[in-house]
Amino acid sequence: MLRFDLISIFPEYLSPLKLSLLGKAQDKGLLAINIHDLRDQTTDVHHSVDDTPYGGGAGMVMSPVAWGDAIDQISSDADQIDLVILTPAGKKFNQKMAYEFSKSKQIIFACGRYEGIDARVGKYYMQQKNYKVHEVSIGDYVLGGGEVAAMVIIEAVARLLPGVLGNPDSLKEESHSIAGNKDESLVEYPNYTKPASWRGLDVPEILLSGNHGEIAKWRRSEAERRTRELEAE
Ligand code: 6GU
Repeated sequence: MLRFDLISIFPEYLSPLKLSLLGKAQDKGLLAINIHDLRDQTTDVHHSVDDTPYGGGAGMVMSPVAWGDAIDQISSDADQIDLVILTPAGKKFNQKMAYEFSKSKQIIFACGRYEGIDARVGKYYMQQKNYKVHEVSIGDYVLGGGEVAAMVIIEAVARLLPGVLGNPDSLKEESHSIAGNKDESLVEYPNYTKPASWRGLDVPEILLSGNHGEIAKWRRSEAERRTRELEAE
């Protein structure tokens, strides 16, 4: 079973992880999500989590002592622990990474705030044979901290785990899915449901035809058109 551990100074910020699909998956024992307060996991007397940057400059940097204590505390005895350090300077998250993460035993998310986490934390765990370190960003913009980014990644990974989705067929055709989309990066075709006419807008005739071959061709060409339009932006 995949175990997700998140470390944050705002653990309440992560409470949506109890809801909906992820809440049900935890109840069914398909995955585990543990949320930790960085401050509670520190073992030094001051429980301090940040300090001024060496070399000067604005803001505060998160202490390697606090992070090292916290990460050690929650590490399992798995052969490989994936340590995800959330930072806008990381590698951009994508569906391929979601698939890779879905094979993990334990993923620890270090949700940094302020100007970031002391750079030695990543370096130290890279040197430990039972850890694989990933510095990850979720896109080209700056957030106040890694909490929301960690939730994005967990949501993308959890739905790939066996039993989490009610209907596993929905993985097959969706945008960016590896299973249905192979190496091509097509976005999904547009979807319609009843009524056939709504506020003057009609469902494309072909979808009402019952001709599955023609419908498949139409969907493919719509997916290609949408993908081209996105690329042109
Ligand atoms: Cl992972 N963290 C922060 N602070 N900002 C981000 C991000 C992560 N990904 C995109 N922007």
